[in-house]
Amino acid sequence: MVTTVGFERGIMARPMFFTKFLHPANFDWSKSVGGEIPSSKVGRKKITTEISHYDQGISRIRIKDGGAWDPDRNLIALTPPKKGKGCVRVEEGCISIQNELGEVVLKSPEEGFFGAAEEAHLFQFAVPESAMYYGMGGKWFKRFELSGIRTKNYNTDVWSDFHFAQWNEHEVDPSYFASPYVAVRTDKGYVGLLLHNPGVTTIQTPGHDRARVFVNWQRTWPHLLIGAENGSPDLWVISAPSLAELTRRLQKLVGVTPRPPLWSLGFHQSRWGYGGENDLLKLSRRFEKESLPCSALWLDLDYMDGYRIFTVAENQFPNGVQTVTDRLALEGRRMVPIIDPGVKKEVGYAVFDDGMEKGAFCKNNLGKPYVGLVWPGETVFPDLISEKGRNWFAGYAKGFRDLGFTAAWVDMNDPSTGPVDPTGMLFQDGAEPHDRHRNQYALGMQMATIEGFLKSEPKERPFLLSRSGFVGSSRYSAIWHGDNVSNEAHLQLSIPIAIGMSISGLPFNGPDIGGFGGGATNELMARWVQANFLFPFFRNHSTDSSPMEEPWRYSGTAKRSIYHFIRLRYQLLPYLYQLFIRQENSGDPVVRPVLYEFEEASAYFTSDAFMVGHALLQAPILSESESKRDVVLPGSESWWDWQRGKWIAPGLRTVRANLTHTPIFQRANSIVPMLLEPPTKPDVDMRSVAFLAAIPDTGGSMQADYIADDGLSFDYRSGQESALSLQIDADEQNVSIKVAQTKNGYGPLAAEVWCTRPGIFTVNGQIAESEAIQIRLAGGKVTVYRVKL
Ligand code: MIG
Repeated sequence: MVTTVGFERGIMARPMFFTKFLHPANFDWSKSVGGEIPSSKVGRKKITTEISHYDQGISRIRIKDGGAWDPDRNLIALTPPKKGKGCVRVEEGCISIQNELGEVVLKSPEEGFFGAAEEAHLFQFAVPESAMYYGMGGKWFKRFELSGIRTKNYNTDVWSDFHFAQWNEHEVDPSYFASPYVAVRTDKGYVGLLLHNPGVTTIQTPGHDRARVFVNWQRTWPHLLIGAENGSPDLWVISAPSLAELTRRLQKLVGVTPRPPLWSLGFHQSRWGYGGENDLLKLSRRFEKESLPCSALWLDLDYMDGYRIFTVAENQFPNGVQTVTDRLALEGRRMVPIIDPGVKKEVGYAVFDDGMEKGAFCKNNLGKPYVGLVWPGETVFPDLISEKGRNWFAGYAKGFRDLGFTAAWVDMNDPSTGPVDPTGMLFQDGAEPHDRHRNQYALGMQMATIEGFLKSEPKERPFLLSRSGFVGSSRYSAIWHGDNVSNEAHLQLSIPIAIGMSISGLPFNGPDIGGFGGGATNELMARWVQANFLFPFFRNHSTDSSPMEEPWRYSGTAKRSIYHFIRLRYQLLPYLYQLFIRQENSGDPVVRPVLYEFEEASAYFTSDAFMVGHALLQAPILSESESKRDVVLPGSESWWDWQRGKWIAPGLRTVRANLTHTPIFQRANSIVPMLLEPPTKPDVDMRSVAFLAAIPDTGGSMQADYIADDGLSFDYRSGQESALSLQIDADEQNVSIKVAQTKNGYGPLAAEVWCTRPGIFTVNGQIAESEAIQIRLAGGKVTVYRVKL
């Protein structure tokens, strides 16, 4: 007997192959493009190309007709600048992308610029042999430059969907965070291509595909491809003269990260196993005793009542949540609980019952709630794609904030469904297939959580950490790199992921310091802290089965080093905070590829060094057993060595750093604001600040603007911030300092300048005293010359 069940809705699960890609030969290609509204043919079908132009070299290409295109399914709209000249032109039947001078940077090849195959589409551009490729979000490709890549965007719980033998130290793709964006470098300038489609997207860059072992397929397609297995063909094109300018434009287009609460830039201590009041208060006392600043203590799954989200196990919080929040606040600390999207399928559990009643859950093909297998066993999923589902979730997030949880960590939102095929999870009351929305499921969760938090506490800047994400997550959340491992391969991977995300529209990111799985040795943990201590997000986290990894679990030199660099991060919070403010205003990320600041060949492939802001270059030791490495100090000017307090000429250098040291270099004529002392407690006041000025012996000029506010509320938006502007001009002998407090909304600022060399100092024209003092930056003590302002 044959029975047919379900399927009448016609939404079939498509098999998902991570390592199989769209191939141009299976597509019909548009040939000549022309006309007012450019039209062409794909196969026998006519297509219409709608091109809109904006300022700042931005154009948008949308394809209408000619295929089975979906409507725009994005949860959020991008925010382009006003209408303008754009960068895309239709010329002689081709689509070309031009730079500011009107030169062609990229052009569609003769074979056509747009290909269609049923629901799938591909955009294609001819690229010069010398082109280079960057971005693509938080890819696990272990390198900054990305030629010869075939990649797919399909947010994935790496540990669940790949074997340990692979993620332990090899490349894995896809991973957690999707940004269907590629930045192309050519001799005529940069082009950024962003396919704004939350479905299954692909990018294929010309070159040698190292993932293929068979000779014939080792070369990828000779043209650059960006497309999707389904969804709407909606390609944003940005043309810019530099990687920096390109990234700023992209960041503004997808949305900047709003000024975060200052505490979220501190050190975070997490561990799968911290359960509640007891654990956290004990940790808090320990940090106090160790004189080690720590701004947040994290709660993993165990604080819940049997993995039921939005519940709290009574034995973990015998005195309620608010009591613990208040106790921790006395020490300047926050508590951050995990929230998974999955809701335990259990009649009698209020969140489940309520969601059922409100129709808040994703459906399967039968019109019943889709069920996956996650921590609580059988689990249903809120439909965070639908407004109804998001509102429902936001209500619980608000309740959670009301209860006393002042921040949240949203995990498993790839979404992870355990061994159950996720493609059966449908959205919008079962009307929309899984793959169309998968990449923005986490974005929906971020939007709903932030909405709930702001409803509960409209005066405070909310903080959220999320595992997965998509274009626009930058507006809502920090993203960590997901589950990594305590080994050198993952320590090294932290840099290309961080700078890759930074130039793909997600500046607020960082890995689990020390590695999530496995145990970090003394040496590994010390090197890891050094390598990432200035990353935008700085959290030590480990899995339940690994050895304990709090800073005091380490010993000897390693422990001293770990403590020093955590404190040094706090001392540098004024700098990091300025970088975040700058990011919100201009779109510049916090950590940047060296290429971002130095357009030179030595930086094209640099995956093991990076810039923190404009002023600092870090080239950390990325091995447990080494104490030296090579680094190219870029540019034409010397760099001031934070280990030794000496100038080093640019070029290829071998630098040394024993376990207590790490190679950091300050750019000539740059100013880094910092606290006067390395803090031992997390609460810092940024109204007292020292400006470390790298003044070359031959003289130079430098400028800095500095902003301080309460670090927590939105009051800065109504003028409650203080600002100071600093100008230093030096010759071989004289150092003239001009300083003015330009805003006073958060009270007076007390400042000093720490100069890297002596001189005859004047402050606003008056002769000023200077005093040699010793400070510790990235190594031993160094001497700087203090001038009080
Ligand atoms: O299946 O909540 O990436 O940080 O500790 C594991 C337990 C679920 C995955 C997260 C990790 C977290 C862990 N979670």
